[in-house]
Formats: sequence, C-alpha cells, structure tokens
Amino acid sequence: MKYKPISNTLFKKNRIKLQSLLSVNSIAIVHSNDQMPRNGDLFFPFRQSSDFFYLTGIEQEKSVLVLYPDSADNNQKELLFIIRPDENTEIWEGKKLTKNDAKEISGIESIFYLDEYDSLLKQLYLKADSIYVNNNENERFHSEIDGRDYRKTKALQQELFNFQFKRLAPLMQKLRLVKEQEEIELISEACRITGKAFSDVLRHVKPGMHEYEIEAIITYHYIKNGANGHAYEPIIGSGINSCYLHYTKNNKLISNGEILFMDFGAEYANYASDCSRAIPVNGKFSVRQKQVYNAVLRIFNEAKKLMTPGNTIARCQACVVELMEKELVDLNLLTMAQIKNKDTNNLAYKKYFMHGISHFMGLDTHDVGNKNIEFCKGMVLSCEPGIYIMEEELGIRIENDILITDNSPIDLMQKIPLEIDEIEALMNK
Ligand SMILES: [Mn+2]
Repeated sequence: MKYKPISNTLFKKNRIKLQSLLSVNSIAIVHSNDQMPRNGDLFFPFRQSSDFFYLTGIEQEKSVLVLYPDSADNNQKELLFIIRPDENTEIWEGKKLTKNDAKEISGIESIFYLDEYDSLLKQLYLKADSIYVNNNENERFHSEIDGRDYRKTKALQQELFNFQFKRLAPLMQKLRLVKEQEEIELISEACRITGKAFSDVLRHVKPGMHEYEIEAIITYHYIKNGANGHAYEPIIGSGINSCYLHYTKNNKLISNGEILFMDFGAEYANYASDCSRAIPVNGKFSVRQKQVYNAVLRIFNEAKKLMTPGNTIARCQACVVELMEKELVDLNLLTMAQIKNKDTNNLAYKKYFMHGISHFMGLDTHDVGNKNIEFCKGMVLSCEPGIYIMEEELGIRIENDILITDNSPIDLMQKIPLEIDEIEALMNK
C-alpha cells in the first residue's frame, strides 16, 4: 500500500450502512480475494476484493469479515479474522497485520485469527435465521476460476444444507454506487495523478517513439505519486491502433502525422480513474483530425450535461446516439438515408461508435451498477463518446470522470487538457 492511511470512519460508516440493509437476525460473511497463482513459486500482485476493502480497508489476503446479530442488545456485531502472523513467513514477506493494526485500519474491535474461525462461527450460525453470502454478480464477468467467496460459500452450504442463504451482492451494489465524501476525494486524487501523467506525455511524445515508451512515462508518474499503478491495462494506440477499442499490445512505432490515442487511469487507494485522450504525434492536428476531434468534443460537452439526478446511462446513450448521427453525417461518414434506416440489427452509426457512453466508477473501473439505474448525488460515472474511422486510421475518444450532484455535474478531470489549442500549445512549448 502506497497511499496515505484512510481514516477508519469511512469503513465504519460503510458497515453501518450495510447492517441497516440486512434482514433481522441474519449473518453476513465477506471474504478477501485470493492470491492468484502465476507460475513457479509466484503469485500475481495481490489486489483486495473491492467489496471486502469497502467494508474493512484491509489489504491482506485470507481475511474474513462477519457481521452477526447480538440477541442481548439487538445490535449487529462485527468480527474480523486475519492470518496469525508467523516469523518464518515474515522473514520472506515482511510483517503481516497484527490484531492492533487490523483494528486501527478497519475500526473493528473484535479481531481473531483465521484458525479460530470454524469454532467461533458455528455458535453464530446456529442462532441466525439466514446467512448473507457474497458473489461477483457483474453481468459482464465470466470466469473459469471460482473466487474465494464462491468456494467458501459452497463448502458452507454443504455443511449447513438446511439453512437459508441470501445474496449480499445487490446490497453491496446499492451502497457502492453512492460515494461518501472520503471516496470522492480518493477518486479525485486518482484523477489528479492521471492528469500529471498526461501533462508529461504531452511534453515528450514525438514521432519515432514506441507506444510502450508512452506507457512507461504514464506508469512512472503513477507509482511516483503513490498510486497502486494502472486501474486497468492502458491502451496506447497510434494510427490504426487508435481504432481498436481494447488494444493493449502498445508495441508499435509512433509515426509522424498519426493520432496517438490513450485510454489510461491511475488506481489510488484502490479507487479507479478512467481517462481517454487523443493527441497528434507531431504536435499539430491535421484538418481532418481536428474535424473529428471537435465532433467528439461537442458530443462530450453535451453528454456531460445529461448526467443529472434521475437520468440513466440508457437514456444518455439514446441522446448521444442522436447527436452522434448528426456529427457522422457532417463528417461525410454517413448519409441521412442510412440514418433513417432504423433496423436495430444494423444501425448505421454503430460502424463508427460501437460502445457505451458511460459506466459507473469507483473501486472498480467498470464498477457495480447497470444502465437503468437512476443517477443520484454522489455517483461517479465516465463520460466517453468516440468516433473510430478504420478506413482513415483515425480513432478519437474523449473520456472524463463525472460526479453527479444535485446541481450541475462536476467533472473530476476538468483540469486535464482537452481543447485542441490547449493540447497543441502544451506539445509545442
Ligand atoms: Mn471508461
């Protein structure tokens, strides 16, 4: 962990909010993420489960949070289990959390070691009417590997075959969608670090570099500023590569006259930022590049205004499509006749704009939530229109992170250069 310590009042608040959603006399169990095996004796870098972090702030593997009812005073109680530190492991891996560390980070009073889990939990199950268990319910996620929450739940269900199990994920979604002020500050810090990286890219990019050299500049600023690193694999694509939506090879030579497209975002204290910019490799947009860039920018500015309480991603998308169709006609990419054909299997604009305008953001880049959830104060979303013209090897996406308020939305990336004049001036300084 490279970030400044987070006050445990955030995690306490989060647990209180969850407890208020649990049904009477129920237990909730949330597991940390697994250490994911790589090869030989290595694991991939550990990233805590977003739900587990949200409720505890604990970054360590093999940890468990248990919320349970106490019949004595009708209040929910909380237990945190961590691995028992042992000297042998610590020689290699460094210090593990002590009970005091865990208490300080999470604000949980009752900390136990994992080897005490089975005997302690048994007593609690028998008094409860139902057990909430967690699962990754992201609708776009498919994995052949079972996560830790899933495996532990399967085992528990075998043992407690006649118990009532409930889904925790819908409750976690509801909570994580609306950010506390502390969370907004962490996301803003991630955005600020992303902006620092972009400023330096503007200073250094030139024909003859490779895409990965740009990635290296960005990575340097992330780590130097206390970010975990990238919130997702960065996309650094020049020329034709600017048109591939999830291009991450980042290994092509950058040539004079091309657009360099970047989709990149720092992860700070496990909170994501998500930014996209397109810049001219030689420091000057061509006439055509300018036309397409400004078309995307106009849509971006309009789309941002739609991010107000009561709206949804689906409704924003519908408005953006209308704006997009008009721009695509003006760019001589589509005809009015093509646009009037509303065959849903073959919508003309989709040749040039094939993705969504927005997604929720937070502990995950594509955070919990779906396109029909009504926006409300405290939600953070991306705003990301794009036009990709394969035949011209020209792809432009503009993406900033937007905070919903009761009034106008706040652009958390408003300080990251966006206008053509601004970008050209910085590149030619
Ligand atoms: Mn995005």
